[in-house]
Amino acid sequence: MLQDVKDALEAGAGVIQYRDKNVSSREMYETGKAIRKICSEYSALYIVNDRLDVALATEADGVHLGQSDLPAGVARKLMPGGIIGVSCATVFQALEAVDNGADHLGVGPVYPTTTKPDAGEALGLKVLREIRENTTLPIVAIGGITLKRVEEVIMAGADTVAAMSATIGPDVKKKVREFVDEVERWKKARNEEDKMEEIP
Ligand code: TZP
Ligand code: MG
Repeated sequence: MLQDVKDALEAGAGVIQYRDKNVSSREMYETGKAIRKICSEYSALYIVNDRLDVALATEADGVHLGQSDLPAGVARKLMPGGIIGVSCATVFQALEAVDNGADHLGVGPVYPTTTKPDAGEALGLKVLREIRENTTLPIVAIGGITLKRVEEVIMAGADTVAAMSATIGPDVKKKVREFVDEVERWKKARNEEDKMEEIP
């Protein structure tokens, strides 16, 4: 697993989120410390999923919170300089996360996913667009993201993507590199489109 982290960073991933719902706090702490060290070596961000205690204990750059985790406002008090991400599936949740001081939003699952069995129904691009239209915070699209889907999620307003099944397995480095390039490509295309719209 640590080799996958190194490979992803080597390929240009800028953020690693440590997510494991099936291990003890002690194991999360040990693994988290190791990921912290590797991310620092690559000047990449290290974020812990769900667990503010593990994020603080392993000196993470931030924490990612779901709708049933601690509220973002509480995390903000305990981790004042931390990067706080919040998972949202509706405009209401997104606006609430903004009010509570979130730094960015995880929006998903955009597509069906088997990685998170309790992720709920796929939102589709419509909800992603609605959330984009109602907030200015950076959006990370998640859930069933494949290389081919990068174009439509970026054009719908996501700033970047999080991909698990499409990157984990053989050839992590190659797959992450393809994602990094594809996200860059479509962000550039979107920026060009926005510039054209500004011309009177
Ligand atoms: N939150 C919403 S969907 C999801 C999480 C953690 C799983 C994403 O995994 P995959 O394999 O990229 O669909
Ligand atoms: Mg969570």
